[in-house]
Amino acid sequence: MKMTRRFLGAAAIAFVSATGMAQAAEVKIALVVKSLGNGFFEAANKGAEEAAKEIGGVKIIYTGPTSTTAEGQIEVINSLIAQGVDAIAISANDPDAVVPALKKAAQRGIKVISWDSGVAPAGRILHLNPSSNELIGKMCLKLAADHLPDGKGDFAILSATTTSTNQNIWIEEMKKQLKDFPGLNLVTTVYGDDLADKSYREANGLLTSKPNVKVIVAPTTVGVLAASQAVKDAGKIGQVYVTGLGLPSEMAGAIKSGATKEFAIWNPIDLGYSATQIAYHLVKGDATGKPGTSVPAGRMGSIKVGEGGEAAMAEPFVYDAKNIDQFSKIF
Ligand code: RAM
Repeated sequence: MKMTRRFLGAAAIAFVSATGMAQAAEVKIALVVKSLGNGFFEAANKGAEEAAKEIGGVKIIYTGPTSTTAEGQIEVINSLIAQGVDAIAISANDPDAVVPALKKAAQRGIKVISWDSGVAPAGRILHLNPSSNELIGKMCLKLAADHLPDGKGDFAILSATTTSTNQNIWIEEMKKQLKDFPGLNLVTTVYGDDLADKSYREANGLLTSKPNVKVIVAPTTVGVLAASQAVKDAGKIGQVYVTGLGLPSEMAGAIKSGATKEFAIWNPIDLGYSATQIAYHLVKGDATGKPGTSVPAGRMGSIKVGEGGEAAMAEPFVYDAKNIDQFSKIF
């Protein structure tokens, strides 16, 4: 009798706590980044945390491989499936290689979106671009031209990995729009894999092997920082310029040293915030993410999903000596 009562008591407690847990069940959203240790993604994570706090009952799992590989991301995705997350929002190292793992996640009921660097449509519900790809390509060319006398001269691109979806699209856009910048001559494209040391070495290689290159355009925050350091260390400030997409907090030194006159980026905090909002509403089922619909995104308003399930956030903004101090405090 005593035993039974104790047993019933324990069962009742277990029941109460299980119900309590069910009521307070958190929505687990995994923010999968290209690699850990990249300031751009850390800023995006700040935005994700902001959205989670605002919504309430949302847990952000910020994760990614240590190096920018698809293999590393596949391992991460498989472990998130095992953990039973509710959503995966990924910035992909390869548009196709991660698709089978993401399909498996979707089959288990996990809502999958890509942001920043896209996944092929078969692997995700929608993709959130930071801005229009065409505009980003044009911006990169304009920045290169601005660093050259009369917009004329040779330039090289220092990219991230060879399989990175976003950089490859932007490079394609740059090549397409070169006709609008007749003074610009693209000499070569090299890849620093979004690793600081490899990007630095590749930039250095350009300085010695391509002496006519007057501007290095790096459409990656890791690459643009490393290249500006390489130019400074080689004593080539004023002879070779570096520009592209950078974080104000990381590029303040380059603006001050004169290695860079101006560069651009969108707000990574807003991007992480928007991706989290979208993932949350897909989990809740109050948005489908289908082309032609909109997804609510808190303070970012409502994000329209267009053709191919692609959405875009905002326009890139240009940073220079006049505004760098103000923005370097933010991201
Ligand atoms: C790096 C990453 C990221 C890209 C930015 C501009 O941090 O490659 O994907 O959007 O640069």
